[in-house]
Amino acid sequence: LPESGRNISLSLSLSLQIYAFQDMLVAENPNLVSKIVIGQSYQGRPLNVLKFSTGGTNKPGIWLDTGIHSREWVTQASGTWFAKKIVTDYGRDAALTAILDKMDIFLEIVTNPDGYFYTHTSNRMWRKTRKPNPGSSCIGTDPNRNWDAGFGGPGASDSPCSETYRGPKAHSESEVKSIVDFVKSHGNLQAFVSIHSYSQMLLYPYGYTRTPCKDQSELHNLARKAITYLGSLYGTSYRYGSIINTIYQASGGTIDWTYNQGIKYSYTFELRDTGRYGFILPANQILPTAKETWLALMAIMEHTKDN
Ligand code: ING
Ligand code: ZN
Repeated sequence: LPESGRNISLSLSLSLQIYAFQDMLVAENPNLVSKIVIGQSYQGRPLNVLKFSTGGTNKPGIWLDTGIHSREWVTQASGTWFAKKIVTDYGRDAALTAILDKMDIFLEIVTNPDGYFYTHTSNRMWRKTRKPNPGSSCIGTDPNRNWDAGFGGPGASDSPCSETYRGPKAHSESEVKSIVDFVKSHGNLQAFVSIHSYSQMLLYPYGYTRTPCKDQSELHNLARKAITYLGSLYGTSYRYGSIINTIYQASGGTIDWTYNQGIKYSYTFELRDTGRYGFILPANQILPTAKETWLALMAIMEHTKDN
């Protein structure tokens, strides 16, 4: 193969390894990890969720997702690391053990698989889903503008060619609707953390309105605590606050919907960096990014357990 073809085969097989990795984690830890397929993508790929559970029924749940925007590669990589970290720390780290004794953790690593494959084969900078739009030659919907929370308002586009196209209607994308159905059928998620990159921010609702959410002060204080832990490892500095006040107005976003569903601890991370490399973060920053982010996630999960 010519060099570019070799690079594509190599990176495609590396992305397929996330699927193999998930099955291996289940096989090696059958008493802790199981795989739930919550639906399939537009192109028919499975939407896998890893469930980390020490047993019991109707335990409260914590949701984590990475890669809903396909080009944000450090997020899928970090999600993979979180999965391994959970099985390594359970029974060894007291704080994580206490969390898992009381709650289940659900982790969707490749939340936009069609986009993720497209970033390996055709366009490294692809963000959206890959569903065609009738009447337009432009493909895809922004899965972080497609939720039924201020859907169609400012901070999203009605043009299929836009990077922030909201889609024809709320929950039109199966990658989104599958999570909506899961959240509703679970009925007892208490934290929902949706992980993006880049900008180094920890954000809470709302994005579609300036009206502060009713838990603003608690969410603000917990965000400060979480980013303090995050920064303690390598000094990485994060900004934090509501979406609309900290990054920009955005309607139809994931965590505005989950918060309105009653999931109080709804957060979005924007991981490294602040723009020097952006989406093309060098590989030697993957592990530091995952490790520092884990400290913030632990703060959020512990607080959720205790409240
Ligand atoms: N940033 C997010 C985006 O979708 C965001 C910011 C977060 C908006 C949460 C709305 C809700 O624009 C990236 N990098 O995708
Ligand atoms: Zn994103």
